[in-house]
This record gives sequence, C-alpha cells and structure tokens, in this order.
Amino acid sequence: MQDTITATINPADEQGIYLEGEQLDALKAYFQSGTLRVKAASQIGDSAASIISETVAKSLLYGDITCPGGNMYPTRRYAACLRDLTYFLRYATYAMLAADASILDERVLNGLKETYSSLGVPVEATIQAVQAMKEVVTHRVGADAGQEMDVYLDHIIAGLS
Ligand code: CYC
Repeated sequence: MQDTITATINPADEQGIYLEGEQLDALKAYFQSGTLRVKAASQIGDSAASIISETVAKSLLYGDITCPGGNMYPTRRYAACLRDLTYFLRYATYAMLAADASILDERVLNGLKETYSSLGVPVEATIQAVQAMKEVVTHRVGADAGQEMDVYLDHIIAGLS
C-alpha cells in the first residue's frame, strides 16, 4: 500500500530533488488533517458493528433481496453481504488514514466486479449500500471527517461501476 507521504517523497527521491511548492503544500494539508483522520478512525472502529447494521437497515432490509430468490437469502449469503460491508468500511478507513486509495485497489477492488458478476451479487444494490454507509459514517464522525471518508467510499463505488 501507499500513503500520501510515500506517494509524495518517492518521486522526489527518484529524481534526487527536494520537495517544494505543491508537494510540500500537499504534505502540510495531510499533517494538518492528521488529528481529524485519527479521531475518525477511532470513532469508526469503536462503532463499526452498529455502522454496518444501520447501513443494512437503511439500504437493504425489508426488500426482496432478503427473501427467497434474493441474493441476501439464505443466512449464508446474508452473512457474506455483512462481511463484505465490513471489509469496505475497514479498508476505506485505512485509506482515509493514509489519504491514499491504493490499498482499496490492491486488497478490495482487484477482481471484485468479476467475482460479483460470476456469483450474481447485484452491483446496484451494493452501491446503494455503500451510499447509505456514507450517510451513516458522516452522521457518526461529523461533516469534515465524513467528507474524507466519502472520498474512499466513492472510490469503492467507482470501482464497482
Ligand atoms: C461473496 N464477496 C463474496 C465473495 C468474495 C467477496 C470474494 C465470494 C467468496 C465468498 O463467498 O466468500 C468479497 N472477499 C471479498 C472482498 C474481499 C474478500 C471485498 C477483500 C477483503 O476477501 N449480496 C447482496 C448485497 C451484497 C452481497 C447487495 C452486500 C452489500 O445482495 C454480497 N458477497 C455478497 C454475497 C456473497 C458474496 C451475498 C455470496 C454469494 C454466493 O455465494 O452466492
């Protein structure tokens, strides 16, 4: 995985030059947002289970998807869906801490669309669930940190689209 620091320093190192201007500004913004990121990661970690259940209630429950014939039926598939959502939340939180989406590409999105397609997991419903997760997370962590998490949850949505 990469983070904002390595993504900024590595190219400078390859050229043997000091960081300047925009690169230093990017690092400054990253360091200044550090406390916000760490606080949000702690809040999300502490309430991950309830974030997932609220997300599911908001987006997937009470529809055909949990009934016979739906992709969240029976319990085995329901559990796989909850597990996938917990992966999305945890990896988006890592990416938010690093301010870099590469961990999502490497660990979550690589081959996911193909896997879902071969198993008949509906992409539209998955995207709706991630949209709901954005709202639930923002409600928990506040607007500023929520905006940061949105970047990485949107990255998952884009990777599935
Ligand atoms: C299945 N989700 C899977 C599978 C993988 C992942 C690999 C197939 C293997 C298995 O069942 O475990 C996803 N695995 C991951 C990811 C990682 C990983 C992301 C990275 C850490 O290691 N079905 C719905 C909902 C949605 C859903 C809309 C939840 C949002 O209708 C998810 N994923 C879902 C379901 C299955 C699945 C139901 C089981 C499908 C089946 O076996 O028929």
